Amino acid sequence: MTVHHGTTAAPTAAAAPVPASPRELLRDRAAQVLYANRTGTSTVPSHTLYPHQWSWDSAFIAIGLRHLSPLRAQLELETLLNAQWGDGRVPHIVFNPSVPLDAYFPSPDFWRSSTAGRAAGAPRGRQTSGLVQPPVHALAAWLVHRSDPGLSRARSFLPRVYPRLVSWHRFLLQQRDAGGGGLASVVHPWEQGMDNSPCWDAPLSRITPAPPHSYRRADLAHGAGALDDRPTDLDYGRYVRLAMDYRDGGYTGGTGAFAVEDPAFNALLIASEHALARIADELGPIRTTHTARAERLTRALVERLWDDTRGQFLCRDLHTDTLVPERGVAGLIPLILPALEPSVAAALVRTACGPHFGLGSTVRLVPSYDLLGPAFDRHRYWRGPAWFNTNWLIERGLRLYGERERARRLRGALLESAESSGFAEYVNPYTGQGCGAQGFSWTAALALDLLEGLEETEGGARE
Ligand code: 9WN
Repeated sequence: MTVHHGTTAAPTAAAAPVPASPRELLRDRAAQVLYANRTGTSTVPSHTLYPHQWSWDSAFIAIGLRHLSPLRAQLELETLLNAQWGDGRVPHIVFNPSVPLDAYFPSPDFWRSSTAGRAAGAPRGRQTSGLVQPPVHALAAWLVHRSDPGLSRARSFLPRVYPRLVSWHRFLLQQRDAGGGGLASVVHPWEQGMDNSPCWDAPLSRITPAPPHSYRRADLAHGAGALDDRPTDLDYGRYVRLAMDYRDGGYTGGTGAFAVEDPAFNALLIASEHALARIADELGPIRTTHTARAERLTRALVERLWDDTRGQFLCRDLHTDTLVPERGVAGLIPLILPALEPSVAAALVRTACGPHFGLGSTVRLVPSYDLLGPAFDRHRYWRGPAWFNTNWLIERGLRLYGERERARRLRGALLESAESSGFAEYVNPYTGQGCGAQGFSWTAALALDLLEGLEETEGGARE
């Protein structure tokens, strides 16, 4: 383990130990979370609630882990990509066979990936889910490479992951362009990663829930607040029905009952296309179309999902081909994209700092949903609490568009909340009080990344 700034070094006889700074202590505590959550060559989001490998979690984890061990960060991504399906999809969960089946629902016997997913090329030797999650992986791979280019080249990290990342994006762009406008759609709320967002309420209302006696939730067994925090049984029944129908269709096409174009999912795809362009340059340089594709996708994103009146991006429900009039934090995430019109970027910053999201005024961290929205709930899953990954993305976007002071303050609030909440899964956006799992991996990983960035900024070398 390569913790650069430890607190445990034995004092020498000659010199009294230098007390660790608060930053060093925070770094050590974040590192401990990541080491505790390690299982083999990958990291679980949380041993209690999520005891397997999750797709976008691993990408964020690798981004933090690269500061502790670039090798482990590479392995994190490689382990996930080893479970990639023949059709290019990167599954949203890779199951650990030694974890009991009832530790998480839906378990491998629900997904039956190696049989139900055979035609789509599911791996034979690994059990996975058949859904996907946001494609943060190419961005993560590029950042991991940059943290130790020598090691990366010695292990041929990029030449090995690049073709897999290209086929992952191809899957999304070819098999998931259900709207025909060039963007990727999701066929389940779990795919977008913000599972219980009010943005899904209208599209989900068309789905007949699976009967409650046909499955057993595992997520309510963790902690006193679970009933108030987690999705309701009605929503859960709908998640199960959608996943079951997708499975029974061989994990192809989607049922069409739920198909949504989401701004965060597509923004991450575009950011990852930009990263693929850099990776390809590093490997070649070879002629590729990644930059042109990223630009084309950015135009499609604005054309299909931008709402000028609200000053943010919205989701498009492909069933009705209309925008969903709910303000989710997903609609601010495109701020990470380099080629936005200045007026769009400025409007996003205004919206983030206005009454609906309260950045820099009423809240500590940007909430997952509109503070003034009818469905706002400061505790319930993705219906108001603040998550660290979305705030980390917004911090990047603020920096990209020159909002240095706002970015600095958001970094401070993120680090403070990560520490005071014990690296909670998510927090009350007003108070910073922790909710969900404790010792959550991406919270620790992204805190580490921000700490390193802080040092680079102070040394004048922030990317
Ligand atoms: C379903 C693992 C995952 C995150 C998601 C988050 C939650 C799972 C669940 O946990 O989703 O995938 O059981 O609620 O919503 O973003 O990747 O941390």
